[in-house]
Amino acid sequence: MLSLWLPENVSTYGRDIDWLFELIFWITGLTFVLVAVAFVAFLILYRDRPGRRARYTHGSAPLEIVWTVVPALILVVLTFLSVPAWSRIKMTMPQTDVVIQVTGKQFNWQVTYPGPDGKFGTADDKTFLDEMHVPVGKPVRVNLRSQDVIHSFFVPQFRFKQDAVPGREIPAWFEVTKPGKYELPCAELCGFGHSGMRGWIYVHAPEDYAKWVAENVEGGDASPAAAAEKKDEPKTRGKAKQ
Ligand SMILES: [Cu+2]
Repeated sequence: MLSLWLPENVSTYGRDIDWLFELIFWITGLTFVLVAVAFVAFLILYRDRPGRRARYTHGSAPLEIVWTVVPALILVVLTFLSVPAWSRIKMTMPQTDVVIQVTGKQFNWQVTYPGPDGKFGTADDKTFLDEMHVPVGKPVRVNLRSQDVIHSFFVPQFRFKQDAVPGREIPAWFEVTKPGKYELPCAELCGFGHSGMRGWIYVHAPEDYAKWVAENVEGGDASPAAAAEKKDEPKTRGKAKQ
């Protein structure tokens, strides 16, 4: 039912996330309604009336134990229910040959492909600005870094969100089930330009992706550093020149 409000799920593990999201939503939503109804009922039932005197009470120990223990138990149960999804998503890394390094900086995403040699940190790396290309139906590994402050790599349709933390390289992965163009906003307030920090992820059919890689990563000798530095050039930025 919540799926009407959530962005379309195009991730292989999206259902696992949505299921947990929905479970937590209903538990907290129901609790909210019960508390709000009780609150309003008490306001009306115990309002000031002629002849009614206030009464001092020390509270009820059994009641306090109940409303402490029940939420604690719910949290423990939720933890165990979350284990299968989180261990699959965060603690395993599927084999893949699509490995991309993404570095957040104020206020862009630098997306680096290893180039023909398959290694990062060499002269043939290709870096694009706020533009990422990945194949559909294949696990994509993202090595997430930050150049300055904490950023957050967020793609709602992929059900993927991971902070980029300075000084660390955090590996994460997703697998997309539907080609398209998806927004990649930064989801961590990172400075005055935060609201404008966003990129686009282009998800291609395998043959289109291979073509894009051949043309933009392996072919030509675009100067990736130059492309990365042209941050004020709006539409053509990130496009590697032949
Ligand atoms: Cu940011």
